[in-house]
Amino acid sequence: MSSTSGQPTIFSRIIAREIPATIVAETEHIIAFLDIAPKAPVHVVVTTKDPQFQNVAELAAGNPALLAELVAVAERIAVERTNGQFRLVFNTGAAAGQTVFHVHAHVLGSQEPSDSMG
Ligand code: D5M
Repeated sequence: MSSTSGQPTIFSRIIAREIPATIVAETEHIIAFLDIAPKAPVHVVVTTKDPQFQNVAELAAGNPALLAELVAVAERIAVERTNGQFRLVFNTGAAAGQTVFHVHAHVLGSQEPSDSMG
């Protein structure tokens, strides 16, 4: 349960229930929770329970089936929580804005489902 620094990532601590988060989906291999600093009305982080892959490039090379599972969970969350139009973002590398080196996707939507009704 550690990054290459030897310290558990903040996401591993959420997975271990050592720090609180609003968990919105969980499967055997994937967990999703509300981003602590949302950049959009809908902003969910979707990550692997296994911390061994630091970014999406490593995950794609090392376990493409797990990447497919992560994307499927993210898509399900987007269908449930947005008006059907959303961004799926994998920041990859510090220069690209990645701050947590435990592979994760951001589901970002500008509207929740109810916003688009009526
Ligand atoms: O995205 C890392 C994201 O993780 C960033 O949007 C904030 C979020 N984050 C960090 N700590 C927490 C906790 N404790 N709960 C929920 N969300 C959190 P990156 O792509 O690495 O910049």
